[in-house]
Amino acid sequence: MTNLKNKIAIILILTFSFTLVITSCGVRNNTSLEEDDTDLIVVGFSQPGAESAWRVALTDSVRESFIEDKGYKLIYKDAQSKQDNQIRDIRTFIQQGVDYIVISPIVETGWDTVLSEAKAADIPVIICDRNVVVSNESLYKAFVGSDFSAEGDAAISLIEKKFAGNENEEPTGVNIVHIQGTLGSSAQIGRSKALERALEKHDNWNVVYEDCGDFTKAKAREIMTAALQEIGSDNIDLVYCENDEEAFGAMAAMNEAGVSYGEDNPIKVVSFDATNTALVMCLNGQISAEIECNPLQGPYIFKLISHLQKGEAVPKITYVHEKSFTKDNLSAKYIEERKY
Ligand code: GYE
Repeated sequence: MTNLKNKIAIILILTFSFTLVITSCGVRNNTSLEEDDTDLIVVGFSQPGAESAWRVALTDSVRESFIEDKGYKLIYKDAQSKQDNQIRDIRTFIQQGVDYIVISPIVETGWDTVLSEAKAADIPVIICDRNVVVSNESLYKAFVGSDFSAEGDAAISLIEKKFAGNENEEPTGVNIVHIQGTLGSSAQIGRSKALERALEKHDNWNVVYEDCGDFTKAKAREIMTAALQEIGSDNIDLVYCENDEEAFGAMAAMNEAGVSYGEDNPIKVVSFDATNTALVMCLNGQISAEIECNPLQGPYIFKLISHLQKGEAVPKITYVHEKSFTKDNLSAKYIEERKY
């Protein structure tokens, strides 16, 4: 009898534990949102990767803007520099039923399907940093980010001034090493196109070496090493780097090869982002011009989402505020006070 009672007790305990396991697995599979989060507005943020200090500053800015004290929960995903991963992350947000999706798209194209899925699920999408090219603009609510073409033009006008020579001299030719950002990203497209326009305008500007540095220091270093070997430092006047990590890589390669560069030397370096580390180098004269790309986009996105929450209309495009720097408009104090 005692034996039978024991058996029944064991069966009951096992059945109860099994039910508990099944139930909790079910909950975990349906959504990763905790029950306590139900009062919070949930924002899924999809970043392409963490390839640069600039991108880390963007992540921090978005994280600092969407905090629980303000009624938000942010779910952050890093796609490890692959569009497929980014699409998968966005699908996860859709399955989780987040309230908003914020995407910094690695490249401009290839988003129609997943954005249609978000639209069908009635989840508003904000594109930030880089833009998308889609068949139907209604697939996203708004874009916040940089005008990369304007950034490129700002770089070109500083380069034109630098190489203009004095009034009595014929302007000299400019041999350019062009280190491109991730191909197909709007940051690369806008910055590269500005250089292409300048090449059309100036017969004596030539790209003598060009390759994609993927916005990373490591790849840019390899590219610059190869450029120095193939072209020779005497045949290079300008290194046009499409972000600061690439400028750091190019300078590392020149340091390694014992090649001098900077304001007092024949090879000039121009870069985009204007992170604090790069601005210090600009103030020192190692980098000749820095075009700012503003990563502090969290407050802009926050403002848009606050309007959408109230059912208000939002502008389709918001460009963030940006400047250009040479050592003439920089000071140590200014750099110290900056946030990135
Ligand atoms: O210039 C670079 C980053 O998309 C504007 O991506 C951004 C670029 C930025 O990794 O540093």
